[in-house]
Amino acid sequence: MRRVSEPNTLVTVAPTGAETAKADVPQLPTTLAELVDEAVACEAAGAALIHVHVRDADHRPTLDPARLRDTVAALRERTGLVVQLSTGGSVHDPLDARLAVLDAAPDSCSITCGTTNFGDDVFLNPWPFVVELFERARDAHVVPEFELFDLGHVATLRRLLDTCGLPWGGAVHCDFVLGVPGGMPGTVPALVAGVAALPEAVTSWSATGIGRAHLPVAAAALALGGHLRVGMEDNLVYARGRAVRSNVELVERAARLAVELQRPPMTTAQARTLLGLDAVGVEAPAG
Ligand code: KMH
Ligand code: ZN
Repeated sequence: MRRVSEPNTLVTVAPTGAETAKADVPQLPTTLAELVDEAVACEAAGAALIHVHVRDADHRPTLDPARLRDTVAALRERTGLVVQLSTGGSVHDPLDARLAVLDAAPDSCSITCGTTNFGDDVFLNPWPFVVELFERARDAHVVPEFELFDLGHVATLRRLLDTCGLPWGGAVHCDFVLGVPGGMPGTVPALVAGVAALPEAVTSWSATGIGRAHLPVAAAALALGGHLRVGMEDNLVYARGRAVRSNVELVERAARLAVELQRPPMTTAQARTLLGLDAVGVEAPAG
């Protein structure tokens, strides 16, 4: 097993997502200025990686290439965060536009390991698409984060690594997303089952719980030696009856939890090492 015991915690912030309307949640960071300001504050609060969905001038989700490039550049200018672009986009984005996200040259990209029901919609990730995205990311020297919404996605991750070899950089980082209606429930037993099924090649994992699963999943992930993803993409309620005011308070709470569990937030430099971003010249074996 290559998985190493990592004393510090990678805190990922997913500030915006593609599902929430600005009109419903005005504090959602949807403009570039809002996103970058929020990113700066989240880094100061302990985040080391940002998972980014971009919005257009009307605050709607977009995969517009120029906006993606501008966003990567602006985040790099103002923060040291590892910049991860979502290739999941919204459930309405076509597969070719999702592949083209890599052209914006982020540090990292998400790769979801299978199709899943997503509320009333379908989040499409057919096997050939997953393989193509993986190979394009490796060719572009972009480090993937494998998104696991279901136990079947864990099996698909194993198949992917067996078929294609290791990603660029040699590390295998994945993220459990629990509690999407249609995916794994946001429960501790579901997370434990997912972690137990991970392929040996996985070097690190994080977890996030949707909505009310946010806190219990975070606590369980820390206890199991995993890392944390928090943010308004996944959760809009800070406490019973109290809306999230900004992503910063979610990161601050995650950092406090991590400190209490003796695994304080890692720096952005440590995150780059964890994710294989400083492993220059690591060539992945052929599949
Ligand atoms: N917005 C969801 C349909 C990802 O970013 O890669 C997909 C998603 C996963 O958020
Ligand atoms: Zn996302």
